[in-house]
Order: sequence, then structure tokens, then C-alpha cells
Amino acid sequence: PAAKYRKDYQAPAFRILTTTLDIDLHPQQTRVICELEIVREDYSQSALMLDGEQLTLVSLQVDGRPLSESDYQLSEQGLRIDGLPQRCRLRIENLIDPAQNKALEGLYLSAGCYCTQCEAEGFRRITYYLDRPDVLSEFTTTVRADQQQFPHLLSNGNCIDRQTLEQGRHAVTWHDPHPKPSYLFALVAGDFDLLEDSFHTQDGRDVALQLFVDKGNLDRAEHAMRSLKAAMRWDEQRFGLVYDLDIYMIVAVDFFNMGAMENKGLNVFNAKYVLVNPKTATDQNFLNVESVIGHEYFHNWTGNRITCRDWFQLSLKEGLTVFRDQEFSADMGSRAVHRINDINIMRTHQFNEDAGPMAHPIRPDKVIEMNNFYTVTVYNKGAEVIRMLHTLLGEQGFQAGMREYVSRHDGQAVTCEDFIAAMEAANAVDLQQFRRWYSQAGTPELTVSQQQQNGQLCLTVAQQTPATPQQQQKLPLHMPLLVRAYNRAGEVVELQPADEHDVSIRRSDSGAWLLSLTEAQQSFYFKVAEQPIVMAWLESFSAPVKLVQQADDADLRILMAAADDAFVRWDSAQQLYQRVIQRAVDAGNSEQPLLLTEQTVTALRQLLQADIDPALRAQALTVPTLEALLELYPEQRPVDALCHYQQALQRQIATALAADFQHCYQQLSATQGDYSVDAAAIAGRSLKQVCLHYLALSATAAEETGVVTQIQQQFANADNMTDQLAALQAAVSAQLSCAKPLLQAFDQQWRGDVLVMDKWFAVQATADLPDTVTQVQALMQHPDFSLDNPNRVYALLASFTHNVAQFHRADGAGYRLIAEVIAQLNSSNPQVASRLIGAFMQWRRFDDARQQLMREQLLRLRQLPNLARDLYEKIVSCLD
Ligand code: BAL
Ligand code: ZN
Repeated sequence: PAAKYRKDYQAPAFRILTTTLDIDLHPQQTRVICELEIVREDYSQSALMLDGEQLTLVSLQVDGRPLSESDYQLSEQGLRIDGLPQRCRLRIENLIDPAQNKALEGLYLSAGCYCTQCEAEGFRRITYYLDRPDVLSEFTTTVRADQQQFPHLLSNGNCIDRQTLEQGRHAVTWHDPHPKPSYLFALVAGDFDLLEDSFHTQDGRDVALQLFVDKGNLDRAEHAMRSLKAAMRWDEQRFGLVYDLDIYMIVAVDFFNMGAMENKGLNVFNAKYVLVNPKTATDQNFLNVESVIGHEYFHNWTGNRITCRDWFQLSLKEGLTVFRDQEFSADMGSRAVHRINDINIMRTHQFNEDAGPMAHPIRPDKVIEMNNFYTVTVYNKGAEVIRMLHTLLGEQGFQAGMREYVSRHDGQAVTCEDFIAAMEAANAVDLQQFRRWYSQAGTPELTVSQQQQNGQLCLTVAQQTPATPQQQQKLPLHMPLLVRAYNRAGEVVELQPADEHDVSIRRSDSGAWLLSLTEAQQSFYFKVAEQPIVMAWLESFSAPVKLVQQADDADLRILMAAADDAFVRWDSAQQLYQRVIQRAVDAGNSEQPLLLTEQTVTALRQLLQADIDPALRAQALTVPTLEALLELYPEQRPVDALCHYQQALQRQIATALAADFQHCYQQLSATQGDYSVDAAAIAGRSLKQVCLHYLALSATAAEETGVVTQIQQQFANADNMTDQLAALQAAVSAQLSCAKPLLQAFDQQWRGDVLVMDKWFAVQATADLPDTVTQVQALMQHPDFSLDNPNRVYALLASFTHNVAQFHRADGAGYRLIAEVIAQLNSSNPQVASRLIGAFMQWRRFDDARQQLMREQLLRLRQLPNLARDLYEKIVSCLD
């Protein structure tokens, strides 16, 4: 398969002014009639090349005149027509087969309803088209189907006509007044339950809100509707952006590769990001719904009204929209907790991608399969880059830049460069060096140090970005560092810049000092009273970097106990845990006892009892995941030792603080009111579950302590899924005797309720048990499991790939299991296959024996007949 390069971009030779679709639905033979008003823009290119895949062409007409086979050329990629006039009407008729479509791109059947997924390049599986984001066209779509079976026929924009047809069929016509690229097209047909509401915009219009869910699921739809209204209000208030159609529709479907899709006026959602109620969904599920509903809604401006010129610019809309959804969630709930979760994703998953064979800048230069670039780099690092701009410019400056961006580019398909240029213009700043974030891959490493002398504090920062594939040389980046100083009592120490004209030091919106780092090595000078200083170097993770600092354990305990910034407190705790584990691993002796000092135990006890947000306490008392710990070792990763010591550390904390956890658990249980999803209630439950997790671990030696009963009671008496699942999870991960009966009880209670059963699959797939591989294989036969449904694959098999101990089993059984599944998915759903192969990408960073075993599986997959482009691109990159 051939690669495409960003540098090769060419503007389209033709424009499509209007697109009129008539789609007659049929499971195997859906008939599509597509009429295009086409205008030639570039006379040097004579041929019109339309993209088209897996289509059966029936006929072609130009301005009413049928074309014969000699007038055009068909290939597996599309259709070429020469000699078209400067302006014409092209009529295409073709057939498609939705029932056969297991890849879930284009038009497909999801549990009996028709739906579409067109981003990035799925529209070409519906009809022949200029399937690229810089061709914007006004769409009118008529959908035809059996009225009884498919009472709801939906597409983008406003409904302009409904007709009853013969033989029980009907037709509905939609018109979208906003020109859009084909990737934002959507069609849905089905029999749904409908939740309706309305939203009054700040400019005085009423927008109809419609949420379509599978029959019987209305009692799981309300939170999504609430979140939608909150998102619409928030975007008006914080960004001044108002919705622009008379109707906004969301459909929840069972079969969906991604989380959701922002099609204009008709979002299609993976059901797991819509359907929640307290009994069936956890607090995290509720928060995810709010965030994804917000994300897709925010795309209406950042993505739809202003879209991408080409797919290399994907982060233009995704990085910005993730930043916006993160800010929305932070404004709605606990800013600190959301920020820490987002940072965890960066450090565990994005840093991993940045250090692997598929490392790419947030604006990639080379792509074989676009679906492979919906990555944590483009999305989450992209959002961190936007966040740095926000930190550098402040909220006011950033919003001024947003207004400039919208006023310049509304209705256009533009580039990341256009976005930065608007920010620059509105703020009269030079972001030339900042642009490097868009072109440079890899995670910068910052080494920081401090010197104090004669009332002066000198902060020195050195930055270095390691080489990544195809990018050996790295240049210094421009980034904001938010810093604050403390004394050894944990009190803030006021600093003053030594030179008040120093433009590299400013006060930030948060009150911390903002150091504007631009050099490979740079020093910042402050005046300070003579006293020992403990520095918090990277408040709120103000830049997506790895920080190397001198702080000793005592400094970390001070920051953990007293820092103003939640991230700094949490991160200091994480560093204390990491150090204990790393010291034990590096000692190279598996009998080495852990050295969690008495001071640290005391500090953790104080943290548990501190009068601060319970959610922050919960996060700080949670030790790093094994995946986060693996990140600390670039090569020859000590899998077995890390598994051993991460467990040992948790057991040591569990034992040392058992009475404290019990006390806290009892207190939280006693004060827990009726279920609600506000931040305070979620926080209380999250700390309760952390206590239960440790209580379960402390119980294994002496189960008679009553903890087993406590877990069983929480499971049985729970009035919400958060409590029920936490009890199950605690029992399984501590390997208590009650784990099996609880798993059986859960299966019995929830079998057939697939979204709930996904949690049950995931709990078992992530259990560190000698027979987990066999168990996962057995679960693939469970009546609620299906390889055709991405959610099931993610719940059981993707979860298993995150089970470090069992996926990386020394006998290779974990690798064989996943490779086998990838081989099966290669032909049915390559996008899902490609996500699973992520687990193999870092094979070179493990020990020799594991490298050998992983490589064997990669070589085997490389030999598959008809290897999908998605897999080809990744396998070749990591075997090269
Ligand atoms: N555009 C694909 C799904 C999303 O990022 O919203
Ligand atoms: Zn998005």
C-alpha cells in the first residue's frame, strides 16, 4: 500500500456545489442515486477522479446524457471521467451491500438499524465522490425504506419533506444548509425510542433536541440529554458559540468502531457513551457520557463550521475539541480530578506512542491508513498543545484568538497553521517557535535544578527531545512552565523576578509564575528571602514533558501534603511510589523487601485523613498502574519484577493503613446518601472504593477479618453500579474466595444486558490469575460475546492487552491469543484489529525472550493473505 505525504497536498480540481442523494434502503442492495453540480476549478487537470470502494456502478449521466463504458474508467479505488464541461450535472447510480459490511465504515446494519460512519474516508463506500475534507457541498438527502420497520429516517440538517409511498414504504427528505465535506454526512434508519427536549439559544431561537435509543432504553437516556443542554449553554457562555440549525439529533447504536461521530446535526454515538443510569453504569461512565456528548457538540464549530483542509490537519479539529471538552468537564465537575485523569492518559499512553515505532507529530507528515491516526498523539497531545497556548496567552487572549479564528475561517477547510496565525494576530505575539510542536514528534525531557545564593534563586531548565523514527534532529520547543515555591513547612514562598523587565517570567492566571521556556538551556532568576526552597516545577502539567528533578523523598512528601496544585500533590505521591518500586527492582533481588519508610507511611495516613477533596485523596492513594511503571524503563523492561513489586507495595500500604482504610470506609458508607452524580458524591464514592480495594488486599492473609462479608454486602446491597462493580473488582483483584460466586451472581443478574456485561468481561480479562488466558478464551464463547461487535472486543480483548502480567506471560500464551484474534479481525474489521495490535508495537523494549515471542506473532501476521492497510502500516513500522 502506498503512503500519502502532507507536502503533496493539492487543491481539488473540481468543486461540488450541491449534492442530492436518494437512498433506497435494502440490506443487500441499497440503491444510491447521487446527483452532483460540479464546477471545474483547475484547467490543468482534465480528468475528474471520484473515490469509490466496494460499490456496484449501475449508470452514469452527464447533464441528462447517459455515459457509455468508453466514457469512463473504473478501478478498485474509484471512477475517472475525462472531458467534462466547465460546469455540469453528474448523476451516479450505484448499489451497496450494508449487510455484508462488518468493517462498520460507510453504510452498515447495526442490530437491525441502518447507520453510517464516514470519517475519515467512509463516504466513498456509499457512492462515488470527491471524498476529501476540502470539498464542501450543500447536501439534500432523501431516504426511503419500509415504514413499519424503519419509522425514523434521519439525515443531516432540517427535515423538508415526508412522503408515504406504495407497499408500506415511506420517504423523508433532509436539507443541510451548511456546506460540508462528505465525512460529515450521516444517515440513520430504524425503530427507536425517542427522548425529546428543546434548547433556547442565547440569540433567542428554539432548537429541537432528539435522542434516539434502542427500544426500552429511555430510562438510560436522560443524562445524555442533560449533558447536551449543559454543553450547548457552556459553549455559548465560555466561547460565545451558538448552535446553528433548528434541530440537533443524537442516535445511540450498538455497533460502532469509535466513541461517537460529529455528523452535522445528526451525531451517531456508540451506545456506551449515551446509555447510563445509576443501576447499570458507573460514575466514570456518567462522566464519559458528559465528556463525549460535549465533545461531539463542540465539533459543530471546531470541526464542522470550520473543518480540516486535509487529514494531516486532523489535530486542528481534534486537539482543539478535546481541549474544549476537557474544559467543559472541568467547569462542570472537579477540575483537579479531570486534569489528573487527562494527564494519566498522556503519561501512560501518549508517551508510550511517542516512544514507539509509530511516533508522529500531532500533525503527521506521512500516512498509509488514515484510520491509524486517530491517536492519543493527535487527540490528547494535540489538546495539550492547545492548552499550552491557553496558558501562554491566558483565557482572555486565547478567547480573542478563537474569535479571530472563527471570523477568518467560518465556512472554510483550513490548516493548523491558520489556527496559529489567528492566535498570533489576535494577541500580537510571535508563535514561530511554538509551531514546532506541530512538526516535532517525541516527548521532551526537562532536567530542572535550582541554586540559591545571596537572596537570589536561580531556576535552570534544560530541554531535550529524543530522536524518533524519521526525525533524528530535534529543536528546542517553546513551552510554559508554571512554578511555585514552598518552604519546608509547606507554605508558599513569595518570589519576585530579579529583573522586573524579564519577559520570560510572568504571573499566570492561576497565580503561579509562568516561565516561558524557549532555549535548550535557560535560567530564570528570582529574589527570595534566605530559606530552603522546595519547588513545584510543573503545576497542572503545564507542558507535556517528562520532568527530571532533584527533589528528595522529604521534598516530595512536603509537596504531596501541602502543594496548592492538585496535580503536584498527586504527582508527588506517584513519584514516591515509583521510587520505592524502582529501588526494589533495581536492587535485582526478588527477595528484596520494599522500603516504604515510616515517614512515607505517616504521610500517606495524613493524606487519607486530610481535609481535601476525597477524589484527590483517592487518586493520590492509588499506586501507578503497571503500564505507567513500564514507561519508566525504555528497554529490557523488568515485567516480572514490576508486577511483583507493584503488588507488594499495594499490600504494604493495605497492611500499614488497614485500620485507617476501615475507618474511612465506614465513615463514607455511613454518610453516603441517595445516588447522585454531582462531583461531591462521585468523589466520596471514589475514595470509598479505594478503601475497599486496600481492605480486600489486607484481607487475603486472614479472610476472617470480616472484609469478605463487607465486600459481599456492598455487592448485594448496592443501589448503583459504581458500588456493585467496585465490590466485584476488589474481590477479583485481591483473589478473595468470594470472587467466583460474585462473578456468577453478576452474570446471572446482568446476562443479556450487553453494556453491563462488558464490565464483567473486562474485570475477568484484567485479573492477574494463572488461568486468565484460558478464561478469556472461554469467555469468547459466552452468549453475550461477539467478535463482530467492537465494544465486546474492547471489553474482553483490548482489556486483556492492558493486563500486563498475563498479556506478557513468559510462555507467550497471551501474545498468541491476541494475534489469533487480530488475524480473524483483519478481514472483517481492520480498524478494530489495528487497535488491538497496539499492544505489540513496543516489542523491542522488552526482554530478549519476550521480544522473540512478540516478533514471532508479528511475523506471522505479516504473512496474512490480504493483510489490511491498517495492520500493514503498523506491522511494517515496528518490524523495520
Ligand atoms: N471525529 C471522530 C470522532 C471524534 O473525534 O469526535
Ligand atoms: Zn473529535
